[in-house]
Amino acid sequence: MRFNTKAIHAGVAPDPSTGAIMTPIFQTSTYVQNAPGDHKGYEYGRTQNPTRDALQKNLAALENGKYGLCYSTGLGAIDAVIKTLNPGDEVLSTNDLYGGTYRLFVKVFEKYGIKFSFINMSNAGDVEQYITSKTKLLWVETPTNPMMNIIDIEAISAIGKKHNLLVCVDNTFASPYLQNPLDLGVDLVMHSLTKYISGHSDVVMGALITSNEKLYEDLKFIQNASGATPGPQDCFLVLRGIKTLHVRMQRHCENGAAVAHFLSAHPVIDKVYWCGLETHPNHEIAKKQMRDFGGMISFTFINDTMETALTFLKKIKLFALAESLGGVESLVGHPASMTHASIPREERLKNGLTDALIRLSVGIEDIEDLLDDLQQALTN
Ligand code: P1T
Repeated sequence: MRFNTKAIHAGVAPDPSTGAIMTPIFQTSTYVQNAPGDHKGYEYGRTQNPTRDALQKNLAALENGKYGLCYSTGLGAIDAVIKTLNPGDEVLSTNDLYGGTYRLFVKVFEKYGIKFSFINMSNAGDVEQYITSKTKLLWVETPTNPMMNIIDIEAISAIGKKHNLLVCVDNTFASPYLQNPLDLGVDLVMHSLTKYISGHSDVVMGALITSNEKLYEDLKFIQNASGATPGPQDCFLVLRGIKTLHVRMQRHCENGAAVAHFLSAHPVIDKVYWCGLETHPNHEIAKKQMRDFGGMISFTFINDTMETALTFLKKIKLFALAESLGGVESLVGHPASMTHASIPREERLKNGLTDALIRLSVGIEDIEDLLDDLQQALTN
């Protein structure tokens, strides 16, 4: 099956008891057994749920993997990955990444003796010098949040293989519609399903996808043992969202391109960070590993002050000021005070995340309305 067909059909089948075409919401915490251990494959709601199973199978298919696992949030999924490590292990991560991931790594896991280094992976060849005998995991976000850096997944996978390291790509910004890291050699793909995959800003959930059976078993063990599992109603909503992932993404990409070009040509705008621009430093890598460039854009003003940013945020109307991204409606964010506030200012500035940087999640509204709104908000 091709991508669009998989989005609609993979992992789901009409309910055998009724013929219901939509996967039922199995709202149950437990399952009746005939005798101890004699059951239909379902024992307890944290451990297994048929609605969750359908979603996990669907996600595995979309990422061309064998196994999918869902967690209550994206951070719950990342938490499970780090729990496969041991005290003393080291992780090399992209230096630009979601602030909550940074916070989980540094504020939660460092105290358990796991060490994290945040490095610039834009030139994959630079990564090897940081690998030590303790390095166990390469954590890659691409495109990165919020600077839209592009990391060469194939090159990083090759380095991971050479040094026997686990490589995980946070594929949230691209979605499986644009990029399939498992096909490029990585061991594990992580998603915040909260974003493009569910697509309607009504669910918080995360997922991991792999083809490595041992890794899957370890992560499944943690899913059940730590218990960060999603509820069946939310799994249903994500499955419903996925049925239109391909059509939504197509429009996000079209609108994203139009907004990025509009901003690039605007006299009050300084830098535009969007990997589809030929001026993006890793545009060629983006072209190689992504099918299109998505709807996430960051930018700065020529007059790069908080006052300029706050005036813009006050004037913009259709783009709602909110955390999160990937929903059908356009959002605008101020990473320094919102999504990335947990990263120390010096660290943020090193990566170009200035106090006045603005991030857009371009939705699927009429592009003329989005551009009109940006134009009025950028005009004095
Ligand atoms: O919010 P949650 O579902 O737990 O996912 C965390 C997460 C992981 N990875 C990336 C790349 C993310 O962007 C996120 C969440 N990001 C936001 C809420 C945001 O506005 O950037």
